[in-house]
Amino acid sequence: MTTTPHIRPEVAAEIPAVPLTTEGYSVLHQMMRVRRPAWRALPDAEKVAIAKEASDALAAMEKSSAGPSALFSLIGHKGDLMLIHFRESFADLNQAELRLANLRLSDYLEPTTSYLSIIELGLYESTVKIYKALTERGIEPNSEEWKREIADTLARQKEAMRPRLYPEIPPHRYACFYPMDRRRGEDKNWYTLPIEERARQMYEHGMVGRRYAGEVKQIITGSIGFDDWEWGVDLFAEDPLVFKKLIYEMRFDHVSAVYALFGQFYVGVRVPAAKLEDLLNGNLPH
Ligand code: 76R
Repeated sequence: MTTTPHIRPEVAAEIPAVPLTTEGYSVLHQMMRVRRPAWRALPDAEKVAIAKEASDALAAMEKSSAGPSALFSLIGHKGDLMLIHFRESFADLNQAELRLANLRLSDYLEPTTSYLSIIELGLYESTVKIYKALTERGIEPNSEEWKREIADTLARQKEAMRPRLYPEIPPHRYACFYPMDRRRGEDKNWYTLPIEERARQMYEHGMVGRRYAGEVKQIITGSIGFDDWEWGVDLFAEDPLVFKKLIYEMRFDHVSAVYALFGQFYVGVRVPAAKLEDLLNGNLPH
């Protein structure tokens, strides 16, 4: 008879594989190129008026109560500007995008790429705990009671994590953004690992990250179903060298060494919206 309180194998196999996540701001990254020949051809007074209209609109967005936006000057050929928008909903992100598209400045900008995602806190540790506790109480996965317990856990986590789910855009001078996937290869497949093993690897990942706590601010956004990669990673720091050190060290984490696949990296310098005109005219504000 299997009346032990331990998880019976046939029940354990039924524990859902997906970790619980809790979500916050909707996030849009917009990368743009300035159409320099067209911009340069404008009379000075037009440039001033167009830049002022855009910088006023962006300044309002920087401190919008619907969620903040921030402007960065991108380094390299992948674009000139990067805008990061945090909003309450996808509709609000779309509104921000439309607002910008309606500025006269947008005649002088071309999108090079964009990325749509949502701030996500993965809850591997509490997921394994709650799944096990519920299973031990004999609650069927996905039954009404199971769903109610999970909803309660998520509501509590969401409340406790509110500041991390709805953060400011960190004010640091440099930002580094890149999308990434977890490998789904024939041989190495993150999604077929048991949840306990994924939880263990994510815990190790978090421990490495924590050592950089004072130097870098990281924001993880989830984009499964929204964009071409699975996650977007934003890092913010005063010294860009920290990006290299942190990401290099993480490459040796089991979870990165075996399962991480990366998209393009974008590195930018923060520019206050009020200084947009300087930037358009070739002067990076200090
Ligand atoms: O959010 C937390 O602080 C809890 C622990 C944590 C989670 C759940 C955490 C900590 N991360 C989590 C999730 Mn992370 N992270 C990356 C990258 O370059 C690479 O190899 C990977 C890119 C960096 C640099 C980074 C930094 N993290 C995730 C996820 C979701 C995966 C999932 O759920 O399956 C991804 C894709 C990802 C990737 N991470 C930290 C950091 C840092 C610096 C920390 C510590 C933060 C702190 O404690 O202050």
